[in-house]
Amino acid sequence: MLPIFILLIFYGTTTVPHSCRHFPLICLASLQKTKFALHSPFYNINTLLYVIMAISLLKGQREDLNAPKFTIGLGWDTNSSAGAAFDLDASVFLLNDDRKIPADEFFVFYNNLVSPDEAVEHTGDNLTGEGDGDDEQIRVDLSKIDPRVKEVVIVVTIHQAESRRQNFGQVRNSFVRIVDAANDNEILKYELDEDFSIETAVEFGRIYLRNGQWRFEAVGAGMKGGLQEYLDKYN
Ligand SMILES: [Ca+2]
Repeated sequence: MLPIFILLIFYGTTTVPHSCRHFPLICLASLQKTKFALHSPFYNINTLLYVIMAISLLKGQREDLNAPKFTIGLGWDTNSSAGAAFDLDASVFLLNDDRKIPADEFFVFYNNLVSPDEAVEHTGDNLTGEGDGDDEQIRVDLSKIDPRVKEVVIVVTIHQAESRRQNFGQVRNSFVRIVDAANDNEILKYELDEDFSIETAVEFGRIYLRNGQWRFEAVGAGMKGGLQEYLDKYN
C-alpha cells in the first residue's frame, strides 16, 4: 500500500493519461492537482480516499460507481479548420432488463433534456466543442431512477454527419468522466483511443446495475449512423 501511495504522490503533479497503457499502476490515479498539496502535512482521510478513488479507465474496464449523484462530463476536439463546423451531441438511453427504453422519454438528448423520473438531466447542447473541459454534461441522481431502469448508455453522435461529411476520424481528445456531485471530485475518467475512422457515432460508456451495485464500463464502441440507429436498437 505504502509504495503505491508514494507513487501516487510522485505522479500527483503530472497528467498521465497516455502513459496508462504502459504503466497500468499509474492509472490508479487521475489526480486533481489542486486538491492535493504536496507540502501539506495534513493528509486527511478524504484526500487519501480521493487519491485512491480517482481512476483512469482503459477500454473495456469496469469499475464500481459509489457516488449516488454525479455529473457525466463529455469532451472532444475536432479538426474544424476544414469544411463545415462540427456539432457533437451527447445523449443517454435509460434501459430496462431487455435493454430497451421503457418509454420514449427515457431517451435523453438535446430535445428531451430530463428523463421522466428526473434522474437524468442533460445540461444543454454545445454547438461547437471549443475550449477545454467538458463540452456537454449530464447530471445523474441514481436515487431517483425509475426501478425499471437497469442501465444508462452514454453515446456521442455527430450532428448531420452525413451531409457535413464528418466522422470520428476527425475527432480527437475525446473523453467521458464521472464527477461526484457531493464534492466535485473526478472519480472516473476514460479517454478514448483515437482509432476511429468512418464511425459517426460512439458509445462512450455505460452505467449498469449488477447485483445491487451500479458500475461504469468504458465502452468506446463506434458505428456508422446516428441517433436514429441507436433508437432503432433501444426502442
Ligand atoms: Ca452538441
